[in-house]
Amino acid sequence: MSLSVKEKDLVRSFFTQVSGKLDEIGHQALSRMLTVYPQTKTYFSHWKDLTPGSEPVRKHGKTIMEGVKEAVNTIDDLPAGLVNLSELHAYTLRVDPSNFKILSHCILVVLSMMFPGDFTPEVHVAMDKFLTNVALALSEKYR
Ligand code: HNI
Repeated sequence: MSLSVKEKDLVRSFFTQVSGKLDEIGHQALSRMLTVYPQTKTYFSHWKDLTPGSEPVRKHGKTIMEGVKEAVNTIDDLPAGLVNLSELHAYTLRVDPSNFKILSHCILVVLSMMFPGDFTPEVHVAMDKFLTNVALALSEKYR
């Protein structure tokens, strides 16, 4: 699913607008994933506390959003930009790739809730396509 030049611009400008709140976005999205899709908790069983808002959830939420920021920076070639992260998730972490769609969905929901004014239908489409492509790029190394 490719993004038009205009959609890429929308992703970049929306992301710049929300960039001051990446920690909060990440922690809320991760907290939602673990609550709404409890099967995802298996990957984080080594953490002391998996409850929403806990220290490891906050810390990892931030890490994830740094990955998404990296993806925005390589929006023109996501498979290349995310090759290391894809290898890590496929070979080392062994995360089932269906979970990437789940987290992408949670990020989208959180963005819409935290930024209702900026989350126009146009931004919604652009971010949905972008996050779908991030999930696809992360799944690349599983083949
Ligand atoms: Ni993910 C580690 C980014 C989806 C399970 N993940 C990372 C790191 C980044 C990252 C960045 C840290 C890498 C490093 O240490 O070098 N993960 C992303 C992104 C997405 C994503 C951008 C999707 C948008 N990861 C997921 C999903 C799961 C997942 C859906 C499981 C359900 N990730 C992990 C686990 C780790 C991880 C597990 C290691 C955590 C730890 O405790 O160190």
